[in-house]
Amino acid sequence: MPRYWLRCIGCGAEYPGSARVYSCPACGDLLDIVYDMDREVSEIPWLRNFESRPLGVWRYRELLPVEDYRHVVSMNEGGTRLIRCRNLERELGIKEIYVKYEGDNPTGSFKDRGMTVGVTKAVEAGAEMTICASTGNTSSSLAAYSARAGLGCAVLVPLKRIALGKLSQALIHGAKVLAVRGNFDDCLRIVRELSRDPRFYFLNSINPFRLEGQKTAAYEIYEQLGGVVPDYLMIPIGNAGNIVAYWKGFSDLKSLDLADGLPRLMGVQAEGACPIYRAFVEGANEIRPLNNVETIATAIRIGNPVNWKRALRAVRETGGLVEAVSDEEILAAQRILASREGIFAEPAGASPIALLIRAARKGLIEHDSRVVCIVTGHGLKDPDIVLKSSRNLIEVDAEIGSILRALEIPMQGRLF
Ligand code: AN7
Repeated sequence: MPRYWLRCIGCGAEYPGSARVYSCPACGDLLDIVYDMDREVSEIPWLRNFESRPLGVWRYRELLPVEDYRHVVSMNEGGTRLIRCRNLERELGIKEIYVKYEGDNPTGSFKDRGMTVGVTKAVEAGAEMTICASTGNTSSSLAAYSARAGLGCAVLVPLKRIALGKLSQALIHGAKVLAVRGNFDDCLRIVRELSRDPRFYFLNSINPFRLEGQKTAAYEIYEQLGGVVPDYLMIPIGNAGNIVAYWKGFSDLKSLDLADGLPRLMGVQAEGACPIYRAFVEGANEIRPLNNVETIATAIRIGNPVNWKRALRAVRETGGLVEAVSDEEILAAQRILASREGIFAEPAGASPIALLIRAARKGLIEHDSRVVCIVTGHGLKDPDIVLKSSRNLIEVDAEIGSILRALEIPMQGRLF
């Protein structure tokens, strides 16, 4: 029996793990990776506190779908900090609040967890060129991992709608960066069509291998909390791949008898780009894609998310919810996280904090809860937004008097 294989989330058809398919050839739905869990459990050293492997994606290699661990394309991704936020706890009246800081990853976002697996699969498949559509972070990550693997890389991004840091990363890593006159959903539609051409290896989150890498963040949180799962997990939703990955990771812990239950998955979208939120509040079983989406959180400016079906299931089955927050709430949350806790998130990465603040004020979460917020990307990805939304610089002359005046500290008297 093989160690892992592919299974369609719609019709249940199964394919070998080596098959180069991105969606189900029979019905077109998405594919999931399944493992022979009985066999794996007996082989998982981290279940037995095997300490010699560092925290990170490949610590969990028995539950990752690669042929030969020795040949992975890796930059030691994962192993990101889980940071306790005592100032937020005090201000919001919640017992335990943590940030899982995915900005710690090699290219500054959670995408690297998926790319180390996805680009390894591209190499296994004998690909020469990778391709993706991206709101930014996927392109940075794919460009870097493709460079490391010696593969060509093309990324399609929406013209003028991608943050400066992300664009500069894709360029310096040598990708062909195509700025499309359209939005992310246009880019993805084109890339999906191109993916039928075997000359391209397709690495959007439709590719089931990426989510496998991303699920390891759930295992890490469990270990970092000392062997428990949180009560609530706050997480941004764009294309909805990451929330599905966490769902899978926490579900694994339950089926391995390591945890009793799953955290409530609390998804957050931007008000101007919230098709999953709408389906959730309407109790609908399908989303209606949105054509005109707008938000300062460009990472999640997506109107037709591919993973909506499993995202809705994840939220409903765990007793969670999906909320939509305004751009003002996102910017306020970004500033609060930075100024109270010293943690700098890009706007999409700060949106879980906006959700937390709203949920705490509305009394949606109990005071004695343990909450983990997934800060998905580093603040330096999008420096422009800070300069636009923050206080101005104070320009001063190069002499002490001018500086003290600017600081509103009197000339007389002593500061120390
Ligand atoms: C910082 O880079 O879709 O719900 O093309 O960059 O799994 O899509 C980025 C998404 C959240 C949403 N936070 O995750 C892309 C892209 C940040 C992100 C999301 C993204 P998904």
